[in-house]
Amino acid sequence: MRIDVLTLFPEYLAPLELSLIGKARREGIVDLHVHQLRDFTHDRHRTVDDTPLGGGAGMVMKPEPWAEAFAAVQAAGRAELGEQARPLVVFPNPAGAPFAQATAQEWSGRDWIVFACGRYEGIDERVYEHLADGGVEVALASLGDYVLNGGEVAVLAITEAIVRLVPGVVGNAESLVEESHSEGLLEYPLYTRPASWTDPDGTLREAPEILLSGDHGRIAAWRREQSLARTAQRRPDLLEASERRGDAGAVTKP
Ligand code: 6GU
Repeated sequence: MRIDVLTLFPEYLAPLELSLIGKARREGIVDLHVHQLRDFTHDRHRTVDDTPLGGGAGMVMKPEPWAEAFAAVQAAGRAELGEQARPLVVFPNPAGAPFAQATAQEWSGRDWIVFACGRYEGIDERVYEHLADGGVEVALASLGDYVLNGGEVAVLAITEAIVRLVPGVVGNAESLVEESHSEGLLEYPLYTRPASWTDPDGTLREAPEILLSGDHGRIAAWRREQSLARTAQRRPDLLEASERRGDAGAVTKP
């Protein structure tokens, strides 16, 4: 999978060298390229923004550096992946569609994603029109209902969520099956040894006995109940959504 990131702050993406994603890069599973948007300007000040037409607060990102950057990145990607290759261009944006595990699942099967990190108030609308008219697939993705200073932190989160689902990145693929959100539910509680533990306040805390029973069928049923109860408590919206779809959480209804 090839990933390109266009940003004014390439250093923000440094954590992608670390841990699981760093390893996937070294192993050649993920080919990540971070580009400085200012490299696609031509004036002395490397200007990427200007005041909003029509007035208003803040600054708007100019269209020309973006168009030039997309052209260069698409040329580089096609030189590597083949002339038929077409990227998905993702703009992290609080006004985008909520990025969720299903999105991560879908995007983990892509062979090329370009992330375009906006800053300031936003990007000139004609950049989106230009891409769409050129037949480029464009997505706006939001991490949640709050505002960050720019798309970089969202790219870190989205990239991690996607890359860990690419086959071969997470060593034990089974660990991806029962985690939170993989089935539209939150994960059940986890315990390890010692089964009987006295905490620093002197309270004896025992792991649920059923987990020591060796009865895998009853353990699976208990975990499912716990998942459902937890989801009902913390995220009733997830159960309502799965009931509407008629899957995971729907088993709560007789
Ligand atoms: Cl993807 N970008 C920005 N700038 N703010 C956000 C966001 C994205 N998701 C939530 N807030």
